[in-house]
Amino acid sequence: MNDNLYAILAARFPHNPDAPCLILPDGRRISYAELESQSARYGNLLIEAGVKPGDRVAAQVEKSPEALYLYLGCLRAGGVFLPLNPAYQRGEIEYFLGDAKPGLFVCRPEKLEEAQELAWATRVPLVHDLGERGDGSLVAAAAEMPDRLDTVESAGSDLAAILYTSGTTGRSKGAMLTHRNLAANALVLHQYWGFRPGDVLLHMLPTFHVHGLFVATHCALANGSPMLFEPKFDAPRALRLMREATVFMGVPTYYVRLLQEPGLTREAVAHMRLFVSGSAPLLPETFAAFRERTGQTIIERYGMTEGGMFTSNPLDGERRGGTVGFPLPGTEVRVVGESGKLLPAGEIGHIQVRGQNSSSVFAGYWRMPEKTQEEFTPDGYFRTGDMGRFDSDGYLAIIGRDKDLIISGGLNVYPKEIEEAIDALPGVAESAVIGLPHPDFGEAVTAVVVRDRNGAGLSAEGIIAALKGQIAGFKVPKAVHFVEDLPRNTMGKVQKNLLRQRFSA
Ligand code: MCA
Ligand code: AMP
Repeated sequence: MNDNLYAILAARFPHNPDAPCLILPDGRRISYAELESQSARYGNLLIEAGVKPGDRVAAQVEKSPEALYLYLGCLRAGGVFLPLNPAYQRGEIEYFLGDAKPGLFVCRPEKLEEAQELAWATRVPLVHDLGERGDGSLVAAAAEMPDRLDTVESAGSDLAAILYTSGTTGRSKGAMLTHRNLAANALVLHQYWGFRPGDVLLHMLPTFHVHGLFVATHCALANGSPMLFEPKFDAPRALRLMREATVFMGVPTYYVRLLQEPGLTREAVAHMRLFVSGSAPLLPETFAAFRERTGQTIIERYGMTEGGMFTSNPLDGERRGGTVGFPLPGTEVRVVGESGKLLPAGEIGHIQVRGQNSSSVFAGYWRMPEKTQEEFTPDGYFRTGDMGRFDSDGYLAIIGRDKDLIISGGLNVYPKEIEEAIDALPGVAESAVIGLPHPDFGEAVTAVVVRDRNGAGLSAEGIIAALKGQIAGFKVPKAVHFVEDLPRNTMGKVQKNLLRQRFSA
C-alpha cells in the first residue's frame, strides 16, 4: 500500500470527476478531476526539474488554486513541501532557504529578483514565480507537462512537509511532518468532526500554516467536498458565503470580527453545521456571544505545528467553552508537574503529548537532533510548552504557556527575535517584548525599550518604522513604551509579568 498522503486522500475523491473541489470568488469551479490532472502536471514539473523524493520545495506565494496544485504535486513527486508566509522579509527567507536547502524556491512575481539573489546566495538551484492570478513561470512550465502521474510510493515515515516555527531561544526550527502524521491527523479529524456527504467548507484561512493547509484542506479533500476557496478572511463576505457552506474553520480573531457584523444572526448561519476555532485561545466571552447570537456552539480544538491537532471538543456531547476538549483518538495527552509527575484532574501543569505509532507527533526538528531530543521526554512525550489542566470530566483547559510566546491573530511571535532586532537599533540599550490583551488580535506585540545615552532622539514611530521591512509585519510591535530600567528578579531575568501588569493597565 502506498502511504503517500496524496494517494490516501485521492482514494477518497468523488467518483464523479465533475464534482467540484474548489469554488473560486469569481464563480469558477475546479473539479476533482482537474485537481488530479493539475497536481499531476506540477508533480511532473518537479520531477523534471530534478526534485527527488525527500528534496524540499519552498514556496512563498499567495493563496491560489495553483499554490494548492504545487503542494499536492510536491506530495505526488515525493518532495517535502516548505510553505512560507508571504509576510516574511528578506532576512527571514534567507535563513529558511539556507537551512532547508530546497531544490526549488517558488516566489511571487514581484519578488523574483530578490528571490534569485537569495537563491544564489544560499545555493538553491532553481527559482520559479507564481502570482495570485495564476500567472508566473511556474504555471507556464506546468502547462507543458503531462497531466497524468503515478504518485510516488512513500513510506509513512517519509517526510511530507517542513514548517518553520520560531523558538524561545535562537534560530527558527523546521518541524518535520511525515506522510503518516498528516494522513492520521486528517482521517481522525474527518471522522471526529463528522464530515459527511453534502458538506461544503468555507476556506478563508491562509495556506502557509497547519490550520489552513492541513486541518482545513485535508478534511475537505478526505471528504471529497467542495471548498469555497477565498484568498483571505473577510467577515462580511464570510457571512454571505455561509449561506452556501456547512463548515467553517478559523482563528479566534475571525470569530471576534464576525461578532462585529450586525448581519451575524441565526438566520445567516442556518445552513452551517459546524464552526471550529483554534490556533489561539478562544475567550469564553467570544464562545458565549457566538452561541447567543447564532445558536451555534463553536468547537474549540488545540494543536501545534509539531504534529497537528491533539485535542478537540466533541461533535456530539457537550462542547465546553474555555476548554479544548478531549485527546483525539490515537493521541495521548498528559499534564505533569515540575518533577515530571503525572498530575490529577484539577491541577495545573505542563502539557505533554504522544502519538500512537508515532502518528500524531512530528518526526523532530530539521537538522537539530539535540533540540529534538530536549523536547521529548524519555518515554516519548513531546513537551508542548503549554500549561493546562484536565477537569474531572476529562476536558483539557489551556491555562497559559511556559514558553515565551505571543499569539497575535493566530500567528506566533517569539519575543526573543523581536528583542534582538530592537536591541540592534542605534540608541537602544535593551528591550523586552510582551503580549498585551488586544480586542482584535487576542494579544498585541508590545515593546518596552530602555534608551542608551545616545537614544534621546529615539521614538516609538522610529522603532516601528525601522522594524518594518526587516521582519514580517505581524511581528512588528503595535506599541512601544520607554522605561528607565527593565524590572529583573534576583537571577537577573526580566520580569515580564510586571511589565504586562504595568502596561495593560
Ligand atoms: C496582519 N497584521 C497583523 C496580523 N495579520 N498584525 C498582528 N497580528 C496578525 N495576525 C498586520 C499587517 O502586518 C498589516 O500591518 C495590517 O495588519 C493589515 O494586514 P492584513 O493582512 O490586511 O490584515 P488582515 O487581513 O486583517 O489579517 C488579520 C488576520 C490574519 C485575518 C487575523 O492575520 C489571519 O488570517 N490570521 C490567521 C493566521 C493562521 O492561519 N494561523 C494558524 C497557524 P501594517 O498595516 O502595519 O503593514 S497554525 C497554528 O497556529 C496551530 C497549528 C493551530 O493550532 O492551528
Ligand atoms: P504553532 O506553533 O503555530 O503551531 O502554535 C501552536 C500553539 O498555539 C500551541 O502551543 C498553543 O500555545 C497555541 N494554541 C493552539 N490552539 C490553541 C487553543 N485552542 N487554545 C489556546 N492555545 C492554542
